[in-house]
Amino acid sequence: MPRVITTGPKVQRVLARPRGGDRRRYDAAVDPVPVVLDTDIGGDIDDALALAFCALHPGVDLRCVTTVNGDTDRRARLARALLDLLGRRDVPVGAGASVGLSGVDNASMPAGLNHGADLIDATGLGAAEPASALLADVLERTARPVEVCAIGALTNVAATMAARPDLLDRVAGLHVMGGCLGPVLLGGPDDQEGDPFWEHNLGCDPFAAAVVWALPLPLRLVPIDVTMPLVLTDDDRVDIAGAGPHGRVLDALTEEYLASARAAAAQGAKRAAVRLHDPLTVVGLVAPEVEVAQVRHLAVVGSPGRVATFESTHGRPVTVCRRADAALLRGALVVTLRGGPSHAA
Ligand SMILES: [Ca+2]
Repeated sequence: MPRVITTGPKVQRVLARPRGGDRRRYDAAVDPVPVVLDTDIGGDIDDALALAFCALHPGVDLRCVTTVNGDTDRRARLARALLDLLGRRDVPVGAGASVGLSGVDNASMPAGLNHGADLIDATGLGAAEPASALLADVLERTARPVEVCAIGALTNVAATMAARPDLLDRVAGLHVMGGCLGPVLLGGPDDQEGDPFWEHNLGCDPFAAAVVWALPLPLRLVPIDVTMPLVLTDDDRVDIAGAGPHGRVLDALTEEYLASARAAAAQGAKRAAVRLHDPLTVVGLVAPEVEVAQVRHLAVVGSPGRVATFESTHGRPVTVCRRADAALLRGALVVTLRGGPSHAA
């Protein structure tokens, strides 16, 4: 297979013309898009890659990072450590909801951390600020509406916006990784299809998904049937690892994640791989060329651990990603991560 040229002219065009969720409103090349990132970092490694992209891309003005689901304090410490490593001590981190809006721990949706223990333990962060307070503070202070990017369960976003409807006009749009609108190929040896009603982020807290669905805000959805085949290659890893201290740490975390994913894959049909669910969500926010999206009327229903997203005349309009340009996505990600820290610490 030919090696992807990560610095090719198409990738350079994407990087030179970063744009916001509302493509007409921003000229992000001179005025970066304000973004808040809500993440379950520490589970799948793709959250760390998405965070690094947001921290380093010149078209993203990362206002804060908040964590969700399970041990959110440890997730916050991992986010803090990575942001520091990426030269972004200016970005505040908040720890959010450990359980969904039902208040019951969802035992069917694993919320464990499988990489970054050394970094977490080395981080001197005390109790992180509560995510809802941090999100509300960022939205109160912003002069320009913010893009809210949720790459984990939707609990923090739903709780904050339900409690503070006065802040709705401070949000430009919601960008959510979640849901499923087609067959999910697991990529294992027999390329088995996954359960169409299993999708981790919405399944962790379908009540929060219902709240988010009802918000009067533009919603962009990046579903798992599109993201599942998007895999970081070994060459991409070499390129990232060669990007300096932050690249070496990201690659070590990737290896740590893959070791645990390989052990899990031995018992299941899913092949261990670095799947770019969350990177597509954040890269597509500033570089819509990486995806083909359509507006569809979608509804969401479910109970914890089992959720469906489907077209319905009763659904709400959602800009939903239906295809992605894998080479362009990987190129934009790798080139941005290789760019390294450029912000003032
Ligand atoms: Ca995630």
